[in-house]
Amino acid sequence: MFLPKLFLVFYTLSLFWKKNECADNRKFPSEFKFGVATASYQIEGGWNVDGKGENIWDRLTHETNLVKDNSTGNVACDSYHKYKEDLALLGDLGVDFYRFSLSWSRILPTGYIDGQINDAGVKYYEEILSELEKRGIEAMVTLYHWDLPQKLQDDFGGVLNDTFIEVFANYAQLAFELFGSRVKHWVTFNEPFIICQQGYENGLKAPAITKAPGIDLYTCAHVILKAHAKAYRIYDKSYRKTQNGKITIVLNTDWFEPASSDSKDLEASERKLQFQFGWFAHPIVYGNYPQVMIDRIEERSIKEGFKESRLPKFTDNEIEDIKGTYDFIGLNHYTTTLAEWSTDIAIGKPKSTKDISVNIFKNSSWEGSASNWLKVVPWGIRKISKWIKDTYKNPEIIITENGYSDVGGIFDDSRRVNYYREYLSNVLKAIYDDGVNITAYAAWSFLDNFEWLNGYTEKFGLYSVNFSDPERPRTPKSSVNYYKNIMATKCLVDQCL
Ligand code: PNW
Repeated sequence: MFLPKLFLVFYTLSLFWKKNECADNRKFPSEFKFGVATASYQIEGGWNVDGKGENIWDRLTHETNLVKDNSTGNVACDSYHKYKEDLALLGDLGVDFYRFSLSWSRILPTGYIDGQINDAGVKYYEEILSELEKRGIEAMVTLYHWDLPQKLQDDFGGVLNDTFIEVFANYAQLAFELFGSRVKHWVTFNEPFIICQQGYENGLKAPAITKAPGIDLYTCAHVILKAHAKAYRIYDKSYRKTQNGKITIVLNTDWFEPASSDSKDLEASERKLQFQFGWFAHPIVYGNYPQVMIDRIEERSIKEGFKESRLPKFTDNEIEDIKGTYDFIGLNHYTTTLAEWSTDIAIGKPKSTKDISVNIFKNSSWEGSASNWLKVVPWGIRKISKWIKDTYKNPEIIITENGYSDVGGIFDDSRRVNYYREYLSNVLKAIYDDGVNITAYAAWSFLDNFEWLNGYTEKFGLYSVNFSDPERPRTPKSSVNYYKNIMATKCLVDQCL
């Protein structure tokens, strides 16, 4: 009788232990904020209604076969029509803040301030802000999450042309003017690395222009950094005092773990981080590109026969202007990749990956997700946070995106629950054990949505959306309850210390 009982006790204990695997049982600081994130093109739909102009994602989805399931964001989650229901869900979820983006061409159909302002678009975002206010949910607003008005692409080549800087600044100023009194956090650009590297080199994002690899992406980044700085300065000078918000740019990166403890692999990991995160973080913190980028791209450019570096140079004034244009660092982080030293790739046709010359790959034992690039590596978020702290003068960090994808139709999403529990455990370790100043966290995403070139084949939502039903009904997955509980208790396990 005694033995089976003892076994039962141990068995129950082990189940409990397993359930909380390595979950950290400390509480998040009381002022720590939780939210969820979305982006306009991925959820709104209403692509041509009420005066909205065409953008580069409308064009790409309508006129190319690049999207895996041949789908579009024409309707997406239909959040343009269902925003009241969505805001009610956000209220029920209990988030502290909601990160969403403005569809530029919904507000300015041509993209230009001197085209007409579309009242219906303005009203849509005003109503979202009122609904948020009613529920005491703070707004974090991204000005540019990849849906450039098509006319700006057609007229002057979008983000490859310096004309973009002023056109963007005018749009940003209009947004501050219209909405700023109710916005706590502004984001100028979401993931310039992806905009430039995928939009202008590997073709995985609109406008998918791949004709000048190794060149266009650096021009794109140069223009975006200047446009970001200009919008930041406008906010700083004319709106900060009355509106009291913060403004930054959101940068994405994996953690690049050295493939071995060999010092060459450490160098490879650092170089890879500098070429991705440092490409944008170094200018906004220190004023210019990382030295390793300046040196390597110049050296290769000359060997390739260019008269000067393919990496554009900032003037002294531009450096002064860009330096310090962040009130916090916005970090989008999903996964980890291994980085291994390699001999420099031979000189030939330029390409940014050749400029870097680092081998990257995944560990086959890491758990996967519905996205081939997204492996579950919870400790990576702690390492990247600590690296940012050490590399950029201990800034305030907000994790503006972090999440896990499933293939859809899964309501008992225990692997997503596990992902959030383990990643957030490592956020706690970064805060308490490494002294990283992380103040808020947004789960990507609130709803299943249009996952860019992967269409509706990869689902990141806490809420599932039925895309074959014209009503687009939303259904909570199990992770909703788990996330609710975290927000209510600031604790990842059943009982915190
Ligand atoms: C983010 N990668 O982009 C975007 O901000 C979201 O719009 C998107 O839906 C989400 O992640 C999930 O993909 C990323 O290649 C794009 O590692 C690419 C990568 C990571 C994030």
